Amino acid sequence: MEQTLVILKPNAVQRELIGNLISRFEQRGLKITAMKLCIISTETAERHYREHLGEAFYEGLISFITSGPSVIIVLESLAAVNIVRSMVGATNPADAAPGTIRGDYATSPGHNMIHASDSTESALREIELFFSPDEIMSYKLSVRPWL
Ligand code: IDP
Ligand code: MG
Repeated sequence: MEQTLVILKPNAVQRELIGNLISRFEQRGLKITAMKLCIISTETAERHYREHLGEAFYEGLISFITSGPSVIIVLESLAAVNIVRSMVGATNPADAAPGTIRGDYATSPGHNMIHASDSTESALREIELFFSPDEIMSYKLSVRPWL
């Protein structure tokens, strides 16, 4: 099984879409193995988005992602990284297909609602950044054999 990290960004929390977005992942068959509501610190945000240091949007990205509570989630399934990325949609909501989260709820790249790891390597790094090993639950869902 593969794990991936999702962040419901501060505007998703403010727009009261937490339950709606989590439902999409549950309905698809992704298992929640860790979850918390927190205000991401500037230090953690800078580590999380280190690849974007120097980009024109970097300062705005850090100030937005630290501006209020976010929901941080670890999701697990076969091919979780690719499945969740495809559910999230293109970075620029203008390019995101209807039916994807960004295609259904967002219009601007700066407020595109949600983060999802872009590779298994990123997922491992990002999960470690936000969760300690004891915060990640290992458990069985009885519906698993039906998926
Ligand atoms: P991703 O979230 O789809 O993986 P990345 O290229 O990794 O996209 O960019 C990280 C985040 O930086 C995006 O989710 C978005 O919030 C922000 N971002 C990326 N490109 C732009 C831009 O051109 N303008 C404003 N914000 C951007
Ligand atoms: Mg990215």
